[in-house]
Amino acid sequence: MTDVAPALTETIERTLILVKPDGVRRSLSGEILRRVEAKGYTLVAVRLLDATPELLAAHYAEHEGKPFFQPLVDFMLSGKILAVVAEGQGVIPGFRALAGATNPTEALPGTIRGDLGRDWGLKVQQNLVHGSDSPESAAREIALWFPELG
Ligand code: IDP
Ligand code: MG
Repeated sequence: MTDVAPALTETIERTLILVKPDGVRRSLSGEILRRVEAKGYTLVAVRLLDATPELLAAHYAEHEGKPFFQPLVDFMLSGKILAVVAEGQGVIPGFRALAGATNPTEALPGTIRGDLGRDWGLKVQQNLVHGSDSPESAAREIALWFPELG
């Protein structure tokens, strides 16, 4: 059986996307989901929710101790978040490319952060979206935001 081609579905991956509170507040959730769908990715799960300090501490554990950590948590607690699981071949790097650079001033036109975001002079960059950065992060983050998918 070793020469049997792998099933097509084996290459499909999932990523966690968050429309951050600035995106929801500015009524850009639809525009952001439109770009994900227009690219060809499939929406697997969508939830509008209020995060908790505990959820955000787990989600952003890698940033604990950095100067923007508490401003980031406070920002993510400042309003509703639209959490999304999207699926497709290459969706993890693919959505990061759609999102653009972390700093919205440097994010290229054509990207979500480049087209729709800007620097507001705050302690944390309000850059509209989060996207998982690796298969390991995606699995960890999907389990945090959508425990029922785990
Ligand atoms: P990413 O969202 O592009 O993956 P990360 O380095 O994981 O960027 O940082 C998480 C979030 O923290 C960013 O999206 C942004 O909101 C904020 N952030 C990251 N670096 C800085 C910084 O140097 N100054 C202000 N805010 C930052
Ligand atoms: Mg990140």
